[in-house]
Amino acid sequence: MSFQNLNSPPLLGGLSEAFLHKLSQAKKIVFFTGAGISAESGIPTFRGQYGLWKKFKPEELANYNAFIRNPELVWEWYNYRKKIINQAKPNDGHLAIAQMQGLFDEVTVVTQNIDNLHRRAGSKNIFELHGNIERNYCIKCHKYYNEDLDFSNGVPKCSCGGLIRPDVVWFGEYLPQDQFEGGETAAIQSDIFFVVGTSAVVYPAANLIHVAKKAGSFIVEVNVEETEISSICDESFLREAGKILPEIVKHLKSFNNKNI
Ligand code: BV8
Ligand code: ZN
Repeated sequence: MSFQNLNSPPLLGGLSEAFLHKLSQAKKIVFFTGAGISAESGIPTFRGQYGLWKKFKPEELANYNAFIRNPELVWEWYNYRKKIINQAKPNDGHLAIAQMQGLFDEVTVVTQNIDNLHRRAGSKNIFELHGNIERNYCIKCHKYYNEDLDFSNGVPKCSCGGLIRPDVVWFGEYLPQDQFEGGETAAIQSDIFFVVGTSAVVYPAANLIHVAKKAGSFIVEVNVEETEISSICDESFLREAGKILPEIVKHLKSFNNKNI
């Protein structure tokens, strides 16, 4: 495995032979992403120095019982995150992944993020393992509410009287089966599985990295620090996603131009 450290020479000079070869042969690519890919859009990550979990306790905010106990507090937290997300734009990392769609037969995004930035960047084939903050539903009748919610009388309620919640996966909740299975199939079929901006500590999402590895995919990590899965990666880039991914696109385009 080769490490590209933060002060590595420009990517072009630093790509390992194995990765270059993989890139030239690959047909199906997966980008498994976490909060780190949205960090350069100004959205705080969860863990690490300035992470959300430093200020808030996940058990108080990102689980069903916390919501039933104190729906106002949980909605306050999600509205705080919505405000940041609404002001955020897809960054060069999201845009590079969207551009890769024209450079391989199949590009799939399997994201743990709920910020919708991959879709806004132009990615089409997306599996959202932990839901999407732009969607909401009633906990009683499961009716969806995707327009702006009315907080003038406190926590929004459904016409059936049930509480409305964000359509995100909380701790202890199952991931949406179609999304997880779609991500799993893409992981198994992938030639290259990029792991971008995730601490890879949340399961069963992080298990998809091991599923891809077991299926023989070439695992490439893009992160500003080493993580729990760095040891199983075939290539690691210790650099910001917004810097590295556009350089890989540039490399691919120059490679394709030479080989037309
Ligand atoms: C479940 C809510 C029952 C939405 C979140 C084994 C199997 C199954 C479950 C478990 C298991 N072991 C433990 C569990 C329980 C639990 C879990 O995983 N706990 C962990 C913390 C120990 N899992 C669950 O509860 C899941 N459900 O288990 O249901 C079940 C049981 C058996 C089988 C099936 C089901 C539900 C998990 C989902 C929880 N919801 N959030 C929201 O509000 O967002 S989790 C939260 O963490 C977010 O969703 C986030 O997506 C996720 C992962 O975090 P990351 O994205 O990795 O973010 P993080 O800050 O950690 O890391 C950022 C990284 O980016 C860092 O490495 C940093 O260095 C890097 N970075 C920073 N800047 C950049 C960068 N990289 C590149 N470029 C940069 N510029
Ligand atoms: Zn209802």
